[in-house]
Amino acid sequence: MAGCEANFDGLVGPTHHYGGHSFGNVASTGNAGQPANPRAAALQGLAKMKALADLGYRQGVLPPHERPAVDVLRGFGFGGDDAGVLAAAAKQAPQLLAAASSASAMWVANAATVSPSGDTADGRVHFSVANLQNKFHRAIEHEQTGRTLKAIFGDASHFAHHPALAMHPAFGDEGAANHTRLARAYDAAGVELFVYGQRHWGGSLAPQHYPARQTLEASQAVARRHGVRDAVYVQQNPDVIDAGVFHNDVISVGNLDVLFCHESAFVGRDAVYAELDTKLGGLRLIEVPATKVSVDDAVRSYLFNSQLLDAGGGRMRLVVPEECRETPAVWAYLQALLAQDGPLADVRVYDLKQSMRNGGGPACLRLRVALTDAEAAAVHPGIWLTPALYEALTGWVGRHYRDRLSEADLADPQLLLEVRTALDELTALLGLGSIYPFQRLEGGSR
Ligand code: SUG
Repeated sequence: MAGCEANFDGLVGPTHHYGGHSFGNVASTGNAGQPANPRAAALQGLAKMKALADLGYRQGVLPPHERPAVDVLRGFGFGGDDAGVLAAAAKQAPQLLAAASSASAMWVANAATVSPSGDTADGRVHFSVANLQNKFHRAIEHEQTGRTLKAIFGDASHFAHHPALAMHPAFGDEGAANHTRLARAYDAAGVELFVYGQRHWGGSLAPQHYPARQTLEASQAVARRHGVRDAVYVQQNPDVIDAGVFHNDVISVGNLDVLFCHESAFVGRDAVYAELDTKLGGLRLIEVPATKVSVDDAVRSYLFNSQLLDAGGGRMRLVVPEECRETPAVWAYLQALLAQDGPLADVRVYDLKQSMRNGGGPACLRLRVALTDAEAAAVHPGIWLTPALYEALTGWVGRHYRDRLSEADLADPQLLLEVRTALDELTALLGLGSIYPFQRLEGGSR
């Protein structure tokens, strides 16, 4: 098989904290106010990246965003020098300061939707940055995300970039978390499954309690811009959104011709499976019944927020968080699945507790980009996780990250200085140039 799937993981930023920012994400609201350990969070993410790179997968790194976002706070009327902006925001609008300090850009499955070149009309890889308009702390990510992606995938003969859709509920877009690309090979023409939570215009089926973050209108716009030849749209079951499944990647994951999902994931599931089966010329489906794993256990364990990776010979490997081993029904199900002669050959377990407490599992932390060999060669090389880069990054985290952070620390001007010093060093380490606002401001008050 030619081509590959590269995983680009978001490096956890130094302001990682538990702000309770994401209504509908039960881990985020349930852990609000707990102290966080940004250093452990970043090292946990790097350990997973290293393990997958060691297994032979192409592994890249996406840098964190500049937080606290002082430029955002200035836009809300806080003035003076940077320390003054932070102090005034902490006093007058602490929730705004916390939101502007979220390290949520680590969950890069929400950074963009990516259509591989085999699927698109012009034969290029297309990226649409997600607007993430449903949550304020995430709606401020798209500009930096666009800059970063363009710095890494800069070759216009291979890569096309689209900005975030209009910031309106009609076009709520959460990126790859609601998008599954299925194909017989990474560089072959594939089928793109777009899962939406709600139809903004003319749809009556919707969750009652928690928000549907992705709309059909957004998914269609992304597919149109990318020139996707074969798109399938399906609505996410609104009941599971109300049970805490705030993105499709909390209830299903697919790779190549394999779809692993809960039986409650989709509205009208049989028709979707049949359509995918026809279009792919054979879908290998692993559908998990509620009698084996309840939706609550799926949300608790993040079983479906796993990475489904090609293990060769038509077999698959599943990368799951520790919480799967700690949830008896899920662990028993996985053992039974391994014992069968089905697509699953291997399960790997990683400790991602710091991210998991904010509702971010292995799949949230990575953006998948299927690439031909020529496209892979055109990616900015500095971001590939080599053993040397892993060593450099763990050392960098050790030097710059705190091991305890709470909301009360966010106004500390020393923290801002630490972040900027760290990011300056990081862009040099990755060879990315000046991608951050503070690096671009001439004479900026650092
Ligand atoms: O958008 N959590 C993220 C988690 C994103 C998970 N991504 C995928 N499933 N692909 C979110 O809800 C919590 C931040 C806080 O509360 O501090 C947060 O943003």
